[in-house]
Amino acid sequence: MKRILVVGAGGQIGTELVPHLQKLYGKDNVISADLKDEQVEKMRAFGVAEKLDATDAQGFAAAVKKYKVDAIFNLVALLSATGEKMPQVAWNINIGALLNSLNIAKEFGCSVFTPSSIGAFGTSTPHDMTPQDTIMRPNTIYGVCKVTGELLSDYYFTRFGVDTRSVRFPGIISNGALPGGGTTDYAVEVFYEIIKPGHHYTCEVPHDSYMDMMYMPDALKAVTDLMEADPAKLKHRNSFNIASMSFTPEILFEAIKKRIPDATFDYNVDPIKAAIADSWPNQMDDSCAREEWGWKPVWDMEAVIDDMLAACRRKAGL
Ligand code: AKB
Repeated sequence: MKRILVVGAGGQIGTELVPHLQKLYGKDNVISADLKDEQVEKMRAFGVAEKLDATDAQGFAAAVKKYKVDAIFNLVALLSATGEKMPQVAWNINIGALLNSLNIAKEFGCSVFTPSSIGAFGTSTPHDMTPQDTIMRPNTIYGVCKVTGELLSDYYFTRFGVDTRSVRFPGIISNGALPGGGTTDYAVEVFYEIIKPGHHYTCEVPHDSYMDMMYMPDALKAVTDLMEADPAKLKHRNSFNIASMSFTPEILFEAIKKRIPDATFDYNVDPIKAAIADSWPNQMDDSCAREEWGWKPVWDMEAVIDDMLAACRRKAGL
């Protein structure tokens, strides 16, 4: 990868992936693109940025041509909970941006990274140590888009030779930009809320819902390690299970309470989020990623809690 275009760069992942890529490939070789003016303005302060609607094929292709891009990172997506409120919009955006990424990559000879998710699985998937290759019948439009994305990406690789690669992300915990509209968002929001006076957090996910989670530094390393992996070693491409920790809200909150003894938690369960969380794996088996490209996470839950509390306190000036 020499020249990278990140579409949907203003979101939770893009905000931290862009500086990570800039460090590895040089500031001028990473082009951030987003739909929203305010995001593009912010991104211009730190590097090359373009206003771009990734569902607009012509504008997208023009940006790839203008910057002589050879790798596309497609981060455009409506997340799981928002997707359930507007399924048609979610399909149009998620699949529109994906198809454009694949077709433009085919035309201009680019590689493509598109994240998949634990959301690609559903209630009929084995929930414990969810295998790499297993039943994938998701119960959300977000998941339907993710499975479609995995299949299309593999198809563009086998049929047209487009170098497509992907990981199934767990819920990502981070302290750059807030996530929005996801089922796993509670595991980020709680840190911002619990340091405020009153030290209280109301959670919309049931106390006993196990889901895979990952800290952003591990997620970023996964993306670049996979994109740099020797293609001869990849038996899979779209998409690899990657895992590092799995917990319920109750487990996370108890561990936070050990650090903030007057912290209190309660639940106002959102039935949509509860159903989604219930349909997702408790913990994925990521042995294929470990074997095929050396995936090895560093962060566990206790270390993440310490780091998130420190970062959120710094951000809040505490
Ligand atoms: C969501 O909750 O929708 C996302 C995801 C796990 O893909 N964070």
